[in-house]
Amino acid sequence: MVSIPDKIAVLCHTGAGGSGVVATELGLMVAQAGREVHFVGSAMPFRLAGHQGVRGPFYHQVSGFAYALFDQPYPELAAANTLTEVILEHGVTLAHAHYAIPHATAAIHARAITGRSRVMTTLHGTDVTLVGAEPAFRHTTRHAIEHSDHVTAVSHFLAEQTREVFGVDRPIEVIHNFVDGDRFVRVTDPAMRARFAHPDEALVVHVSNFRPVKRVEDVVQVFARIASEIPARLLMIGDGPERPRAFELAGQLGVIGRTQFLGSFPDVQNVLGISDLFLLPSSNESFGLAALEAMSCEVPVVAARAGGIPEVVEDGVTGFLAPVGDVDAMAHAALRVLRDRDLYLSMGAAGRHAALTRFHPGQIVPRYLEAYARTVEGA
Ligand code: GMT
Repeated sequence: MVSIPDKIAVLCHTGAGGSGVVATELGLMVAQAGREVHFVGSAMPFRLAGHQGVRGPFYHQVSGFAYALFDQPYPELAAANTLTEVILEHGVTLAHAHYAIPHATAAIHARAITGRSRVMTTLHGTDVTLVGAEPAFRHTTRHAIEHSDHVTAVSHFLAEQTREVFGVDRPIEVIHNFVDGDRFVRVTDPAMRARFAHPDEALVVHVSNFRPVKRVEDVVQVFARIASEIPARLLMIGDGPERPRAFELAGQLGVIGRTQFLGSFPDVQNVLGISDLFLLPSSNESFGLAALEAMSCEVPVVAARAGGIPEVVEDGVTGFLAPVGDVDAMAHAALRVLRDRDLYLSMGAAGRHAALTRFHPGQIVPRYLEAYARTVEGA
């Protein structure tokens, strides 16, 4: 009988990205399961605020160190140092690193310093497909993957990519992401919806960090085609480098008056819950957590057939998939859903069903807890 460790440290990115969201939601559920959870990061994780108590989960800030000779703050060293303190002071026996670099490298470093605490690494996508594949980080990323005590990936696609890109042949366990179906639920309050759209208008939504991989200009292109056919509005949630280009394009295509850029905020379920269609045209996506959150709110998804998205969105069942960049096909699919009430309702219901079965925390969180137990057991 293997037992789940009592004290766990979680290293994650703290901004609005999916890996930090998954790390936070998982950490909160592990804490609810009676474990002492210590988050280690450069800032309070995006969705952790308001969830802390005297019994945890705890948050330990990684402090930077500015020194005239250093041209960079060296976040990996600072994270390894903070994690070392947490391991020694609190008796943590497992560090769960979300993202290979710098978090798994920092956790491996802290393990070497302390001679304690096993390292479990969860790969989320860009750490492998974009950042880790960069020659500047290839060796350190491969080392982090090979020297973690256990490695998980959020999709079969990502596990396969990792093996291909890095040539590693170690086991990588696939554990899909999950969504809290109690929070991500349809919002039936008409007043909430009336803030963004008239009853006869279709409400289309996109949520991301507006990085080039998200192809936010395709969102605007698809929406312009939708709006030329039926009354519709677009909500763009999130922030990032491509936001000005998307804004400019909305102006050029004459849909700026129908588009609202709402910026970034943690409670996206309030807006997803009133929407009619979710667009995710990314060029790559290891999983597509935002699409799953939309599905949980009964929102059909039109997405690119890229990366791990087909493991989440079932083509023709919970939404439609089209080739990356094919904005005509995406607009055609979107209009099909928005014009056919029965199709819209059945896709929404199928999405909700998938969220409550295949991607339910009750299904996924125990798999992480078992993985924690096996990781520590192997010590
Ligand atoms: O997509 C992003 O830009 C954020 C990124 C991250 O690392 O925080 O998300 C990645 O992890 C999410 C959670 O596992 C996945 O749902 C996203 O698909 C993945 N992003 C990419 O692969 C581009």
